[in-house]
Amino acid sequence: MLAYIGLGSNLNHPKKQIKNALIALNSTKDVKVVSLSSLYQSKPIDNSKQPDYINAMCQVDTYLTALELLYICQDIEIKQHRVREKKWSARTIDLDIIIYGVQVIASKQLIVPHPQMMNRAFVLVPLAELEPHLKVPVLGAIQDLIAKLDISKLVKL
Ligand code: A4P
Ligand code: MG
Repeated sequence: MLAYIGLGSNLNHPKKQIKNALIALNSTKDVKVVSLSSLYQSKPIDNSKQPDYINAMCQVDTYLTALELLYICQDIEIKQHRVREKKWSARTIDLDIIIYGVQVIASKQLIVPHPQMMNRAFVLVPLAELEPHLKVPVLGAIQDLIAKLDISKLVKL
């Protein structure tokens, strides 16, 4: 199954955190990182007093189920010493499953496509870099989603 995982970090050397998470993902059994977007820098979504975020998107080819993949992502977050404070607080690493094939999932633990993806330039722009003609399950063409957003403040590194 082809899946897309969004990576984000705004603490403790964000670029290194993203690199380490990618290495961990790729060394997981039955997960191969196939492609990686550029890195992008942006302000926190709530404009709170936190460092800027660095985000990227990767495509993985996997035999894992979506839920197994989520557990792998959470395990990597824990290993990279992410401390869960309040919602949207600064973090060393955040791994979100954005898309899992054409599957539409709405369970207690996992919602796919990611329920906030259509509101986030730092998700859509790197995703479109990897897959410019992507049709997102339920949500439609990625370029149409991007057209509805202000992407001017997203800085490609
Ligand atoms: N969960 C449900 N669906 C998913 C999914 N598709 N992928 C559940 C991953 N997790 C999913 O997530 C909370 C719960 O969501 C998990 O237990 C999982 O079962 P979390 O990572 O523990 O908590 P969180 O990250 O603090 O909450 P949330 O709502 O995921 O935060 P966001 O939405 O990820 O926002 N600004 C910029 N510029 N860039 C960013 O990357 N990120 C955030 C975090 C805030 N501001 C940002 C950025
Ligand atoms: Mg998250």
